[in-house]
Amino acid sequence: MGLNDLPEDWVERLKAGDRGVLSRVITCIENNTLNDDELVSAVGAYGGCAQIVAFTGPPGVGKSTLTSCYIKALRDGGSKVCVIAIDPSNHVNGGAVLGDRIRYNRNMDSGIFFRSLSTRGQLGGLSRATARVANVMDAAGADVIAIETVGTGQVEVDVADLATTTVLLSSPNQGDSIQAIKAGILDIADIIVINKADIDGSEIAKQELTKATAHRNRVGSWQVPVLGTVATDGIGIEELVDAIKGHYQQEGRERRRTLSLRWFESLLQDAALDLAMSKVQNLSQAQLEKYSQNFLAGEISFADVAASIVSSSTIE
Ligand SMILES: Nc1nc2c(ncn2[C@@H]2O[C@H](COP(=O)(O)OP(=O)(O)O)[C@@H](O)[C@H]2O)c(=O)[nH]1
Ligand SMILES: [Mg+2]
Repeated sequence: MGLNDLPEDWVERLKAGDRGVLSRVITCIENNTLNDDELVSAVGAYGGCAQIVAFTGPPGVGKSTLTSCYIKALRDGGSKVCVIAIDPSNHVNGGAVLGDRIRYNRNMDSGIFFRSLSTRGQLGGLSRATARVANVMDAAGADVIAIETVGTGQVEVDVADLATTTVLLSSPNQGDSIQAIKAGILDIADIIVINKADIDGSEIAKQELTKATAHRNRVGSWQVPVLGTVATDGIGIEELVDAIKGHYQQEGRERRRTLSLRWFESLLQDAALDLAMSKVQNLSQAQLEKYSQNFLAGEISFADVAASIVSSSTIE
């Protein structure tokens, strides 16, 4: 599916919240048949007003169950919600996503749009695909975009970069709750949740994580709360909803503003890189040899050659 397969008025229909069109645009993004330039010129970059809330943490900690409770609370308040589940399993028909769908389905209604994205081996590409998908969901009028991702590495850090608020989940039966959280992940959390608070040890886990994040709570900055929830019983959800709202007001709103600026910057980098590459590729054999000789004679550095090629408007 590519741009040509979309209806002529896809932009209008997307902005009017047409779920079929939203779904097809996301397929184009997954298939890489809609590039950033086309996408941003058609729908803009984060021009809507969506909050982007990431839920991360180890497998089995209760992310899907808690996200499901969160979106149910938002739906009760009348918000339009989109969910992106990032499937790290690499199995397109893997059990993880299937399980998530069933859990989310319990709270599904027409105001919720669910989509899972699989890594499909495209390492660095996943967080960029997530950014694009979140952008079209924003354009389609989502109030909140919830992203579920497994807290195991770089993708989570990148997704946190994209989120207006990041919620990190832990649970008492993770053994040492801090050891279970990969390095770097703790620092990206805006809110920490000890889920499965019905299990022994939740108070200890709470104390450990409160201690581990204390250094971040500087005067005047956001105080990272450590909350307790029992997602299976909907306990602690109100506090979580309030904390996410509070964080959005204090910090998340400002983060949103920088999102479209960062996107513009990355488009600019891509375009500049393409331009520079094409100039290098278009060098004549004679030019290459001249630069190479100058370089080997120690007259000119790589950086000088690159600057000379990039700044030339034409290449003789
Ligand atoms: N005891 C208990 N079990 C929970 C709680 N939340 C989720 N679970 C269970 O933990 C398992 C994994 O939950 P899931 O939401 O799929 O975790 P995910 O892998 O992080 O998305 C499921 O069997 C849930 O029913 C909770 O608060 N307490
Ligand atoms: Mg899950």
